[in-house]
Amino acid sequence: MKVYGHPLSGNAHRVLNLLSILGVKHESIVVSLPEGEHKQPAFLAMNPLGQVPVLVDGDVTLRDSTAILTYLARKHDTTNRWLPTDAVGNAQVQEWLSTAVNEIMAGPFVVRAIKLFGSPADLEEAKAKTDALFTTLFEPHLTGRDWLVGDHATLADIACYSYIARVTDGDYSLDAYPKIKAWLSRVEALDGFAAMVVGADFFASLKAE
Ligand SMILES: N[C@@H](CCC(=O)N[C@@H](CS)C(=O)NCC(=O)O)C(=O)O
Repeated sequence: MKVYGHPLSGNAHRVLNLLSILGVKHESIVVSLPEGEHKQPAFLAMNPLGQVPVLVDGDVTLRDSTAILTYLARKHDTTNRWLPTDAVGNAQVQEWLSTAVNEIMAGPFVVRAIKLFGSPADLEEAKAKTDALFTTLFEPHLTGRDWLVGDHATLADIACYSYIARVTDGDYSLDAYPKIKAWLSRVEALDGFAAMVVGADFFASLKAE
């Protein structure tokens, strides 16, 4: 099984983190995004959208992080713990997978991308979307519960974790959100958890090479 990604990609991190937690052997391949490798024909043949992550598992090729998470859970989690099979549990996880690729990408992802990559977006607008997301959804939802769905970790937590944890790369403090911070720590304490590199550390490591 091969995962095409990049160390600074939270979308790729979700996938690598789940593989590590499930203990699934895989090869992690770094796609050179700065050199535009993801827009070259070889990569576009795997994902016409030219985005990481992509999973290649034998003759199965999948794009989109949350689709890949559901594939891996169905294939490798025989307990159905990470993606419940009952109608309500499954839909509740899907709610958060959708939040991960919509509101989290519009808020925390953009705040971080402006700082790390100089993305041409409005910082104040992205911060306001992040504030709203945390204040209206995550902090209240995580008050009185440990996990986003049910009483144990699911794909919902894995999908939402990466860009919320690393929003601090965008000089956005999580100090106003104690419930979110406690939840991030619970995710980080999961057996097999794989950390996502801090943006500044990644760029420092490049300079040191
Ligand atoms: N919906 C996709 C989004 C993937 C995505 O935006 N990947 C970024 C890296 S985090 C990318 O490859 N960007 C390059 C580009 O869009 O040109 C997913 O969940 O995997």
